[in-house]
Amino acid sequence: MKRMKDAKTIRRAIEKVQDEKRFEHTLGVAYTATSLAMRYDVPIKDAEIAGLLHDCAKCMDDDKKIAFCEKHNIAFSDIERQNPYLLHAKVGSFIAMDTYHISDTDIINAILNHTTGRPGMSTLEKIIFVADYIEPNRKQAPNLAQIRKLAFMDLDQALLWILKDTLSYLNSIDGEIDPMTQKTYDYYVETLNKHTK
Ligand code: DGI
Ligand code: FE
Ligand code: FE
Repeated sequence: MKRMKDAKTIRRAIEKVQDEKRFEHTLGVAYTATSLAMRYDVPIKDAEIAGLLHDCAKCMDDDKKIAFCEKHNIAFSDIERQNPYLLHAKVGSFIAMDTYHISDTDIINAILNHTTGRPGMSTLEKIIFVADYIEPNRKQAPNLAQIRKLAFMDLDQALLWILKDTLSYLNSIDGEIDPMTQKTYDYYVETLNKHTK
């Protein structure tokens, strides 16, 4: 097994494959994720590496993402074919293993599930999902100030709020909803409400 690349090497490599704005976002996610990792007792390096790599496939053309999945036998749905940007998470997790030699399943899952989430996410997966939404360069989402604060108080509630706002946004633009985004939301509504009852 090849040795995992270290954070500095990964950062330099990602800078080369992303445009400036995307790279600023990547750094924002990495730093926000490390802060959340301190708060929620997750290894800081894992959060940094997952943050640096989460959008490593974002700057690949849509056609190339589809061709990449076909070449490497990565299964994808009709919704992903019609909205190929969704595939950057799957393609990114493959590149993380293949190019950056990441073998840690939790880091790979955090990259894989950072766009739609999934039921039963680990703390690191939640951290990357939330950091992606709240990092300092994000400006447009509603309720950002409240969600940013909440992220450091109650990660699950922040996650739920983000899922809710993402679904509302997708409905408002008539965007196709990936069944996994809906499933994740339903799962967290159910489990979190149970805990508060
Ligand atoms: O890659 P980023 O832009 O940093 O962030 P991301 O990977 O979370 O992607 C964000 C976009 O993904 C955002 O515009 C909402 C969209 N998205 C999330 N779930 C779904 C979705 N888009 C569609 N069509 N369907 C979904 O279920
Ligand atoms: Fe992304
Ligand atoms: Fe991102």
